[in-house]
Parts: sequence; C-alpha cells; structure tokens
Amino acid sequence: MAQAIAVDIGASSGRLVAGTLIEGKLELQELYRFENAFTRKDGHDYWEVDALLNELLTGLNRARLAGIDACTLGIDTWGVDYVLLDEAGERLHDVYAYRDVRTAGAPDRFHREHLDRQAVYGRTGIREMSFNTLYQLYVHDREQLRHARQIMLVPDYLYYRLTGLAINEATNASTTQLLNVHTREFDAELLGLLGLGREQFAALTQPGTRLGGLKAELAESGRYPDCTVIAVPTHDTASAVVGVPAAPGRSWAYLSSGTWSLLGAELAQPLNSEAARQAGYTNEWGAYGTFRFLQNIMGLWMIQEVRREEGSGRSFAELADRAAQEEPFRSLVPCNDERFLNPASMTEAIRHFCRDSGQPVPEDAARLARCIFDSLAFTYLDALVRLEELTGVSYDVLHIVGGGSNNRLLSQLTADLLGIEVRTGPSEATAIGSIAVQLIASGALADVAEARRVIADSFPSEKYRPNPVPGREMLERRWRTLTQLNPKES
Ligand code: ADP
Ligand code: LRH
Repeated sequence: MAQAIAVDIGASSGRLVAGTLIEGKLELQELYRFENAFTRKDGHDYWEVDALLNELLTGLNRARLAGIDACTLGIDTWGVDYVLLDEAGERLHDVYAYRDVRTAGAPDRFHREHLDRQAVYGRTGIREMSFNTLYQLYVHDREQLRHARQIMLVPDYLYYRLTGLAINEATNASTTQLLNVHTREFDAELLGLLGLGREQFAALTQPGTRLGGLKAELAESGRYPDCTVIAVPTHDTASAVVGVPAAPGRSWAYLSSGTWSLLGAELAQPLNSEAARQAGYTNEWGAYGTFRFLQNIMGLWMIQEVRREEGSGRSFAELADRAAQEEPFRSLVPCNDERFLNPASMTEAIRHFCRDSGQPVPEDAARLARCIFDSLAFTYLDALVRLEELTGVSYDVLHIVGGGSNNRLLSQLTADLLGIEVRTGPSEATAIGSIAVQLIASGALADVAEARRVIADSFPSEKYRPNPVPGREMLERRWRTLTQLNPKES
C-alpha cells in the first residue's frame, strides 16, 4: 500500500514521518529527524536551506531503505521567509531568517511612506509582524529584487528543488501579508509599492493539488521511493490545524504549541475588523478555504533559548518537571514584547525585565522556566478572552497540539487560568495534518471531518480540567499592570 510521507520542518527541528491508514486508524512511522536553527553571519541571521534540502533527501533515502517503494509526499515549514531565484532557477542570495534584525522598525517606515496599517489589514487580514514577508521585501536589496525571476517561500523552494515546478502554495503565501483577502489573489497595489510584478510569483496553488513526480535526476537515482508530490498546507500551522482531533458539535479553539504558540479558531470567513487588528489577531489562510484566526504568541522559543544558553543538556521534559517544583507566579514577563524576539541572551533579557519591574530575578533554569510557562499561560488567557469577544463564541475546549502539548505543567496552567477544558495531542499534529491532506487527495479519506475522526481514534489525548487558581484576582491585576494591557481594551 502506498504511504503518505510528511516532511515537517519547524524552526527547531525537522522530521520525515510516514503515515498509513490501517483499518480506520492512522499508523505513523518516524523515518528521520534532524535539528534546525538559524545561523549568524556578519551580524545577520540566515537559514541553511540547502542543508535542509539535503536532510530532506537523507530522510527520503531512509524511507526507501525502510522498504517504502511508493509514496505521496508533502512538505511544510514555518512561514514568511522567502527565496529569490534568477532566470536559471538558481538562488540569488542567502535566505534571511525572520528573526533577523534588519526589519526592526520597518513596519513604521513602510506605513509612513506608503499605505497606513489599517488599510493594509483591511485588505490582507494579516496582522502586522515586523518579520512578515511584506516588510522583509521592503528592506531587501532593490536591485536583487528586480533581478528575481521567481519569489517563493521556503517550502515552495524545497518543492521546486524536488520537482522542478514553481508554486506559491496558498496557506503559506498568506503569511506574506501580500494576498488580498477579498480577491483571494496577490494585492497588485502592495506588490507595486514594493516594485514587484505579479509575474515574479507563481500561480497560487491550493493544498491538495497533485504536482507529479520527483524530477528525473532524483527519480532515476534509485535512492528514493517513487513519489507523487502533493501540495499540502505548506505553512506548518495550517497543517497543524488540519491535524487537530476536534469532535463535531463542540466549539473548539486550538493552540499550536512549538517554537511559536499560535492560539485561535478555524473560521469559514475572515474577521478583519479594526477591533481584530487592534487585538493582534490575524487571518491566515487555512486548508479547504478556511481561515486561521489566531494570535502569534512568543511561545517555547523562550525556553529553547534558555535551555541552549544553560548548556546542561537537560531535556525539555526535565526542565518542565523542575519548573513544576518552583513557586508559581513568582516572576512574570510580557512574552510578546519585542525584546524577547531575538535577544543577545534570553536569560539576561528575562532577568533584566524582572529586575526593572521590581520582581524577584529568576536565578536558575528551573525558575526561568517557571517564569516562562506562567507568563505564557497568562498570555494565552489574554488571547482567549479576545478571541471569544471577537468571534462571539464561548469555546468548550482548547486543543493543544505540537511538541508543547507534552508539557504537562503548561497544559494544566493553561486549563487553570483560562478556565477551560484542555485536550492535548497529537504532538505531531503538523505531520499528521500533512498526511491527512495527502490521504484526502489520494481518495483514502473523504474530507477533513473524516480525517479528524480518524486522528481522534488513532492517537491518545490527555484531558486537563481547570482547577481554581489561589489569589487569582491579585495575580490578574499584577499581570495587567505588567503588560500595561487591560484584556477588555485594546
Ligand atoms: P517547531 O515545529 O516549532 O520546531 P515543535 O512542535 O517540535 O516545534 O515543538 C518543540 C517544543 O516542544 C520544544 O521547544 C519544547 O519546549 C516542547 N517539548 C517537546 N517535547 C517535550 C516534552 N517531553 N516535555 C516538555 N516540552 C516538550
Ligand atoms: C510557526 C510559524 C508561525 C509564525 C512563523 C514565523 O512555525 O509558522 O506561524 O508566524 O512560524
């Protein structure tokens, strides 16, 4: 039986996972896993995209060695980052990583010089984030941009290197902040303001589209399975949302918890009101015409950095266990503050904020971790309050998926503070969502509703019920003062 292989590359790690449908259950086999991180050169941060391509090919070779002769294949990565290709289809530059400092202050300059932020949000529905492709292209070398024959996002580039076909997959293209939510196409005026033409981008490709086989030199090498390449939701969050095991009839919100925490709901129509903009909500395009109405929250990047700087090799599970022994809510930080986006030292940035705000300074990794998890849970609370106000829905359950769904302390804290049932897993929801879209495209599953039923039946999930939080009112007051934000106001 042909298998579906998901290549899922997050900011912190990548994996190839094979999925097979056996008697109504999805069985997974992890074929290969590798680390990912951006690297610094001459003061700038870049992704090693060709090293990622090599890892992808190593993983595909492992699939063949594991006896997989034929498969469908889909690729997803993080959003916003792009590759420029010349006439010969060669890469024109090193690929900037979204945390690179070059876009600091770029949104203010762009909106002053061109369209105001309200107008851009009204057209695109995409929340202003300094690293959106719009602002990255705005500060990119003009001459190089003019010479770009093709502009594609990172997964499009990996697809291109595998198949020779140029696509701009729609879910990820929406993270550029260049798509018009009304026309469902690139916004001609925004492209014009950047000096770009529509012909520099390929046609928008919808998830589920079959692209064909590997290009001849790869197919004929004998190293890889016979692949039918399928455009999946190439934005990792879009695949993750497909992989949420939501039960029909319950109103559910999701938290895709990895390097970023993406909290939101699946909507049939975009919600790009001024109130949604002020609340920091975005409308990324999802699979099958849906919208990912969500907030980007700084997420587990903060603990990844603290762990890296500590250098003890302690696992995330151990750090979470140790944090669970620490005093709760001792120190809190406003996670979404720009100072935590890419500080020289996350440990020092957190300590600095605590010192300046008169809070106890977290001395060791356990206390830093506790501070991060407590603060993230409070940020999730703010996001859920806004979500319910904006959509007018009171959610029954919050599904946490992604690597962060393994963090029991954070899951319980989230249930407690948000006062909502939390269901965790699967932690590989992104790969599973990609596999589900491949299985729908090949006719093995009918639609997303069936895929979600199968996912719910195939992977165990844990349920967390909310417990009262002692001293809650005082804590909320403290949090609000700290973040200078009243959750009821913008
Ligand atoms: P991304 O795809 O953005 O790279 P993942 O979805 O792989 O991220 O999630 C990685 C994060 O999951 C890690 O940063 C870590 O905080 C968390 N994580 C993974 N496993 C565990 C675990 N066993 N206990 C606690 N946290 C975990
Ligand atoms: C998560 C993610 C998220 C962010 C982007 C930069 O991996 O895709 O949606 O917006 O990275």
